[in-house]
Amino acid sequence: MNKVFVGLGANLGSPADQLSVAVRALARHHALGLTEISSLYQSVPVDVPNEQPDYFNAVVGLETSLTPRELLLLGLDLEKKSGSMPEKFKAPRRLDIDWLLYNEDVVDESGLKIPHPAMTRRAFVLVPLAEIAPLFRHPLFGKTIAALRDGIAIDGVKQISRGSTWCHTDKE
Ligand code: PH2
Ligand code: MG
Ligand code: MG
Repeated sequence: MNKVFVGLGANLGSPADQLSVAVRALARHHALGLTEISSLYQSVPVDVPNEQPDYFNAVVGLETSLTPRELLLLGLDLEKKSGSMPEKFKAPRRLDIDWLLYNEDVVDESGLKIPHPAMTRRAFVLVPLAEIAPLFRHPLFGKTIAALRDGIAIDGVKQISRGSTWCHTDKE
């Protein structure tokens, strides 16, 4: 069984609802076991070229027999089902699914890089990830997620719903 962490984001439509629907779809999937759900966070968009609504973000932990490429396709399918367009790069979106970590493996294929290359400088990823997996080690940096989070500014990431209650699964 493989241990995976996935980042979810949305800043169009009803972001919390779309994230919640995505988590429930992951929870129902026969080849995925949902193991952790972070709180829900809100933050100003970073690395975007124009003004956009705030992002809502969360991270969930999974156990799965699926390969990284199968997960990529599953994520793209969920993005599409949410009504997310095959968006322009860095455009606002109804659902963004980013595969962050897959065991301590390093995957470097076209369209699929794990660990996610930007995760170590993104507070909206490291804050929720550190909440559910503080001691998980980043395979390229050799540091724990908690240590990576402690090395960046995180004050812009606001916790807006504590624990997993926001996504209405039976997982606490
Ligand atoms: N996602 C992006 C670009 N910028 N900013 C925040 N705060 N949250 C995101 O999920 C996010 C972003 C592209 O995927
Ligand atoms: Mg993203
Ligand atoms: Mg993405």
